[in-house]
Amino acid sequence: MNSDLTRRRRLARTALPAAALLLIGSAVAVQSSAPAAAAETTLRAAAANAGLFFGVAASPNRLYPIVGQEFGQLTPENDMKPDRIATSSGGLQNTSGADTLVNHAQSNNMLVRGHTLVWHSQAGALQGASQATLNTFIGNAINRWGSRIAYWDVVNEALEDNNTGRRRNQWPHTMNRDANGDGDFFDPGDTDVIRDSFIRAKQVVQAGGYTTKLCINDYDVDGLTVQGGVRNRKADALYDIVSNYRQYIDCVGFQAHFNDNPNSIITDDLQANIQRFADLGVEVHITELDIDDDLSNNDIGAGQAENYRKVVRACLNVERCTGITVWGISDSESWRSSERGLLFTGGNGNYQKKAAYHAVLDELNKGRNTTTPPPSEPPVDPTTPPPSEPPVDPTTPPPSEPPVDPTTPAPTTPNPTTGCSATVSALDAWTGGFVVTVRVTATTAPISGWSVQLTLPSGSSVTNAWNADRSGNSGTVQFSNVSYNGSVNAGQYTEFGFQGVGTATGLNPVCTPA
Ligand code: 9MR
Repeated sequence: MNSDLTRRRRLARTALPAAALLLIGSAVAVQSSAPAAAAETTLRAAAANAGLFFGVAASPNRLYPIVGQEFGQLTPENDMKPDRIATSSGGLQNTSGADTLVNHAQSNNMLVRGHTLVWHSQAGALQGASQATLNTFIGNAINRWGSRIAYWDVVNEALEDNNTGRRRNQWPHTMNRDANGDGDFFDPGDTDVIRDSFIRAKQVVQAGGYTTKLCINDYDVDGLTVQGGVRNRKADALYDIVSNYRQYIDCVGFQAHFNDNPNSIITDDLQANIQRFADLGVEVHITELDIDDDLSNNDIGAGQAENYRKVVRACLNVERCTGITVWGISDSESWRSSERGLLFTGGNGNYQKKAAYHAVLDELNKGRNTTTPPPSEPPVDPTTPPPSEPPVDPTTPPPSEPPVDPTTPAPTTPNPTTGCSATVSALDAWTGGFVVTVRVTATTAPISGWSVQLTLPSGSSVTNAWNADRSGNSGTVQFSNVSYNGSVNAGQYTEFGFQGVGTATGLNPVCTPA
């Protein structure tokens, strides 16, 4: 196992010193039983003992001591969204808020969830952007923080409201094309912004050697059913997406904003739904938990604390449910303050624990109750599919057409005497399509620009490229640097990528310094 990953997992299990945290916090009656002698006194430590993280969404102006004391993971509530940090060409801007949060998390040994890369909402300058521009942004954002981000929400809220099970009819999903009209976007000839964004994200993570895991996140996907026992079609649609793209998706986020909307209630089959995703080999996280304090319109009505307990228990009972994040610290500072959905009251760093807090702490302290091995073993790395049950791979080429082995880069011709070399550093191919990453290295001296020429097999063509300008789509295609990646120091490299239809065998990229 790589050492970064080992370290991250160790950190996730490290309890903070519990010293000052045994506070009598709340005037509200504690509904949980008295903690046992060995019980932990913070959410963070109790969760770590059970082998999961307990986190919080935060903003730079709310980094009070409680953040690092009670929580082992941090999600920027707004500071990493495209409307904050993306330029219209997919570059980065205004990253200071995000940097502050990442630094704070790092100095408090907290995991970070990046939120979010591809989203129809809060898209800012990226609104209406092409897949190529989204890919550029994905690359820039992932590379900025590298392994300091444990989990990235690559695609957020791709599915429509009202339990239809359909993708949103909004950009970026309006870029999708169902080539054979079979009602899904999973076929090789289809265009799917989810697939293409995950492919790009995976390439960037692999090229950078990062430990970052890539997640898809949505709301109203929590239970197998919604109110009235109606099948949760939105959850089923998410399940189909993860099944089809399992090779690129490492984790699934259930936002878990529970209220009295018929599609947003807590059902008894929450655990079974978590379990079926976990059975695909992905980690499952509860990513944005808040629970309306007045769920009077649904059938469960047992009180907010008991509802919190139920959600925490459902996660604890599935070993691959590896984290829970609440969407803010205190009711008054929450996006839905009138529903009093969080674990604390108060504000500005002066917080009081609610009954819900004590219920969560108590439930975490009870630990997992799984039939699978105990959590001393880290969760299976989802980038390594279990050998017994390989993930569904919709892209496996038919036997008649031997697949290109992505672990064996196509032959390349480095040309060190000219000052730069080009190699295929990653290649992902499926029946009828491919994605290639090309690495440009300054061999002996710094270069200030480059161009790379390669020849595609007959019948193949490039459909989009990122981090390079290109001329030509088929036959011999020329790629050259863009404004931000022309300068490469001696011995260093930069990478660009392209996607295409057909095959990508025998590429032989040749680099010329500009
Ligand atoms: O909590 C966030 C709030 O401060 C913002 O105004 C809002 C804007 O869309 O986004 C909220 O966070 C959302 C999250 O990014 C995605 N899932 C739903 C969350 C609550 O709306």
